[in-house]
Amino acid sequence: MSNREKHDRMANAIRFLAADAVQAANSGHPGMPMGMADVATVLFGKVLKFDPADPHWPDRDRFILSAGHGSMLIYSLLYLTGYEGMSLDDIKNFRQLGSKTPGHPEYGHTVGVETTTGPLGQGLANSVGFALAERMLAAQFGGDLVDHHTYVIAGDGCLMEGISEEAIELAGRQKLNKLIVLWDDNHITIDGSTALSVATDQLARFEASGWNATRIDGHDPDAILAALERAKTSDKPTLIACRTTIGFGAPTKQGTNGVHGAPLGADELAAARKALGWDYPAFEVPTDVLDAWRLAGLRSRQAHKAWGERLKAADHELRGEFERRVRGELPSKFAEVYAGIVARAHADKNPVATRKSGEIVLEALTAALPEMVGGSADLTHSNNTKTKATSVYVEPPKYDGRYINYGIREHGMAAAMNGIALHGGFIPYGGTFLVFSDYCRPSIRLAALMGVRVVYVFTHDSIGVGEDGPTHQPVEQIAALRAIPNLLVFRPCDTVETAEAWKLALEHKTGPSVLALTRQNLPLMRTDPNTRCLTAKGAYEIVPASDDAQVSLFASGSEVSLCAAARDILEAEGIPTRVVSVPSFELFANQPEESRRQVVGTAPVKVAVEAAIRQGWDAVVGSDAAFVGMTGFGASGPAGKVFAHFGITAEHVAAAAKSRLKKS
Ligand SMILES: Cc1ncc(C[n+]2csc(CCOP(=O)(O)OP(=O)(O)O)c2C)c(N)n1
Repeated sequence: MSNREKHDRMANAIRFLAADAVQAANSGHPGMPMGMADVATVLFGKVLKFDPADPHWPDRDRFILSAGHGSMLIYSLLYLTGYEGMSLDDIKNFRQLGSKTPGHPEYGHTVGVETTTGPLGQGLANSVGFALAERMLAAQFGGDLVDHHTYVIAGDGCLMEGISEEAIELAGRQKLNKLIVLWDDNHITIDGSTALSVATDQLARFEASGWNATRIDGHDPDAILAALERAKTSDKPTLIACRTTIGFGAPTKQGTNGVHGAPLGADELAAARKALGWDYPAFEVPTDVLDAWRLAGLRSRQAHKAWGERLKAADHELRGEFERRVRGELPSKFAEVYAGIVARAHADKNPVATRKSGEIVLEALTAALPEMVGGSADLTHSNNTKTKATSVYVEPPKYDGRYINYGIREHGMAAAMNGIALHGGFIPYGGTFLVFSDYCRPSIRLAALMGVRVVYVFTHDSIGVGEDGPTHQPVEQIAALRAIPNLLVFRPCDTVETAEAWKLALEHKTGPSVLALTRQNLPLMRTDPNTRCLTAKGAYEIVPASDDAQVSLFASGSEVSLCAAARDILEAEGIPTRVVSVPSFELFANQPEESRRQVVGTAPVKVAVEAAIRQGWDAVVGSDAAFVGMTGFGASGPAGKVFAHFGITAEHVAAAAKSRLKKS
């Protein structure tokens, strides 16, 4: 059999596994896997460094299917190359409840899937983080241990999404030459021809951002291989536009949107078998083809072994540290470092903004944790995210810094941070204003869905922003973030709570965390130096009442000290009042019911206070509680005047409590 025949049969195995699975599920996208089968066959068969026997090998090349709707492409490849976690039965169960082959590839659910994709453009934007992490890790541990590529298959949709522009610019600026994007240039999206919606010269666009760009026939294995080999020697990231026919092989549907996202149908599928000379029943892969694919799966064994030997021979300490970093464990000295941070926080009685508290805490954390890599979307000196330890920028060609200038690209930053975390070896954190968390939201959602440790430092967390006005004053963002499952949202009230929030965020290996921090100064509330990490409870009594409480005041962040002032007013009038700090709704919801009941207490009047909308508070304090906060957008003016204008003052809180008390 000629090489070309062998290639065609290997590619056809992908095509028919994909088409058969979609047909059986009566749902899915056969067009993309059928169109990109040739590209995938060359990539996995000849180029990609991977070992199905050890899917987590740290120095494997990363493959990212950004066009996640073509999930059957990766599932076929995982099965064909011999991943233990993917059987033929799994392929037959495509899109069924509980299967390893869900509609779109899910990280952590299916072995061999490096990132969850489906929301178009995300995988491409994640890949920038993967490629950056590879360079940074290589800079810290050397090319003997870290030297791999990041390959992406992206579709028209990925390139149309706005996030792609942020990702492409970032990759070009960072000269990520080991990032190689294979664009499925098939001229088709769901609505029809790409000409309906795009007139961009994509090659020129990528070139303008510092990439190599080339176009090949995506059905010519020699051209695919040559382009990949060339890309690997480049000093820039590379785009390979692979001109393909969507649904290649389906006689009447190929090249049309009819094959994008619907089963071929029995007749068309039979006709495709005939056209491509695939004379086998559904889901059957002939032995010669399966053998060829399994051999491809063994191709990198030697490279893997050699890497293992290099690791074994590496300096003892370097190896231990590398392995710790890959496992994502915090260093053993973490507890001691944290204790020091808290002790210093208790000692410093000066009022500070929690964004400044964040910086103080980060100074110590980043000095002790080399895995922490910071950044900001051009608000470094507002977010206070840069520390002495991270003072060196991540810069080509050395990449030995720990601070990334993401530019004004919040979405690209959040997606890149997902990639950095997924790659392993780093804990990324990045900042912007809380109000612009909306620009990060799709990537935050995916971080939460995937369960990866990314920390968002969102400062300027309320109308306390002041003069910048309602465009910059978050009102609904906190509630919207609290609505994302598996995301921890912290709104600390002082330096001690900020330190606790950072500790909890770093220890939370299975999901992302948000720190919402103030622009304005706040007094130290946690003056008792002997307290445990109370933020871990999500909510706790921070100021007790002098007697049986008549009023319970609940607040987060800047409104905790405001409630303490309201308590003083009420206590002076003989109304015993307690204050409960609520730094994290999610952690409070996780507490046993009895503890929650104790924290909420039995005072006849409850008032929740937050300079944001009420949504979410009912679950903490009950719908019978009063709420002092925002009901609409903010206003431009000095912060104190804006708070007064919206009635978020100690006097108003005390008055709200008293009027409730009268009624009760
Ligand atoms: C952010 C986002 N918007 C919309 C969709 C729905 N969607 C899935 S595939 C697709 C068309 C993608 O076209 P293309 O990338 O060319 O894929 P192909 O038709 O080649 O398979 C759309 C709009 C999505 N998955 N993600």
